Amino acid sequence: FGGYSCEDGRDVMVHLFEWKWSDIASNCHRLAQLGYCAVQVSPPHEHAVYANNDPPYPWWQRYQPVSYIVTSRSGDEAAFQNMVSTCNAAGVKIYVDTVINHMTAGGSGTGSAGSSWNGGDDYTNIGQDYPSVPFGPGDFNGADNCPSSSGNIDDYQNVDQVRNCRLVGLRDLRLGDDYPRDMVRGYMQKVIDWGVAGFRIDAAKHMWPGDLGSIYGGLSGSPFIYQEVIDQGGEPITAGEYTSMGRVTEFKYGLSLSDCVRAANGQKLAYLSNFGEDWGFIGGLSAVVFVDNHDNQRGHGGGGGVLTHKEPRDYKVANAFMLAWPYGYPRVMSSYSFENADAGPPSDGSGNTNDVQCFDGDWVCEHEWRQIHNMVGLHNAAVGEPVANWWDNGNMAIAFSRGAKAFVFINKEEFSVTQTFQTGLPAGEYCDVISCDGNLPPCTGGECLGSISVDDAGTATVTISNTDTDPIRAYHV
Ligand code: ARE
Ligand code: CA
Repeated sequence: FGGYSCEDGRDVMVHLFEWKWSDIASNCHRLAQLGYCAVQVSPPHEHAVYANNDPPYPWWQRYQPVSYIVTSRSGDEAAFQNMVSTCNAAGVKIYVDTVINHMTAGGSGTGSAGSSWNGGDDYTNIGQDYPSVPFGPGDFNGADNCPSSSGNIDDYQNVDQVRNCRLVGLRDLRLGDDYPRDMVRGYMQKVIDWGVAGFRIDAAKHMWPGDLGSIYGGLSGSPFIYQEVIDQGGEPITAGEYTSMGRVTEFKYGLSLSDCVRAANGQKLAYLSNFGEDWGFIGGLSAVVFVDNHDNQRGHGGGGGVLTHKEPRDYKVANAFMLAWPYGYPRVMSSYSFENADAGPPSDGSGNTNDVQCFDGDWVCEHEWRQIHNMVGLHNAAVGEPVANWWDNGNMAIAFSRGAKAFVFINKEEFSVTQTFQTGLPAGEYCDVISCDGNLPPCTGGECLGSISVDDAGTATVTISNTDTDPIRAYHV
């Protein structure tokens, strides 16, 4: 479940957070051209709708399932199926964000597909009712196996609480039993049969590894599975408990990388020379890596401290390093702008999500930034090549090659740095893909700074000024 296959040497996924299925479908050809292997889509199941929340229709309503009918804020079942088949035809895979640990919060209402729901009692498991699955009170964990007095997770040091009690009040499914397992497995199998290639397993920390193993083991079609386990140390549940069943999101990665780029918390770029397992991360072949995600870019999910699109210069540096460095399966974030951390995507007053218009001020589309998508191209060109020719100045300037395929130089000093490097590259002329659109002459499409001529010995002299728009140069065959 932890292996993935991509078409045409593409090796990076993008999270198109809160995009509608119709917009993803019409972008898949473009995503393929930019080098993306796969799209992580927002949860497609029926979800709670909070019209009276302040702000109305928060993004997180989609993490509260009402049923496994595939009608959500992003579109209905026909639109979802059309997206999957259109993207598959373009060679771009679809990964579904899969919320199977729980259903809604307390209260009651009508879901995005029109189904009624009732979260039942706050302290017992009386009254839960999700008729469109159907789930009833007996399908939820309760006082017999959740050892907290509130019924919620009050102590992350208590493994039984974390897995059997309610995550922020969300009604927790009894996945030790066959029937709830069969229902969630049926949902997963349904979308596999429609052509979905993989799953992000939401809140995997809150489910027993054995229960997940049983759910995955009953699936046919060899999906790629990556599991959300926030392991930043200090808790009894670790990412390593899940790596035998699929990949795991490595949350230490983005925070540590952001610290290095900012020279924060005693970190510096020079320390990145062994970034990966030596830093206490899970094995690279088990990891999904990212600078920020939809939670921690807005202070949810152990958030705070990671770089986001709100600090574009440093964010581009962090993404450039992630995409140039051979550890983990990288995920690029694509966001909408927000002030309120609960605000849903750009939409009309009834919560109907707007069509995506990249760069219109609402849809940030980091995956379309030249400095990011051209590094996706570099990543793909360098797959399988080891890091070589590491250079640093002991502080905030670094450079390295990827075998004989790619070379990257970053200078976050407060002064200009000029250096003659062994680039590892074959002799020839190269354009900088951070400031240009092509990698080989003629260098066109952007500002085109710092094109280089690599001599027969593989060396070239490169300068990055501290006043450059982007303090990165990147070259590849
Ligand atoms: C919303 C409201 C809550 C309210 C609840 C029920 O915000 O105030 O109590 O509804 O009414 C998302 C949002 C939540 C939201 C939820 C449901 O982030 O705010 O709750 O949707 O609508 C833990 C989990 C981790 C989880 C994070 C958020 O371990 O799995 O919390 N991340 C995933 C998704 C989220 C999503 C959910 C799970 C739920 O990525 O987007 O929640 O489906 C330490 C621990 C971490 C812990 C973290 C935060 O770092 O180590 O394990 O993460 O603290 O508590
Ligand atoms: Ca649970």
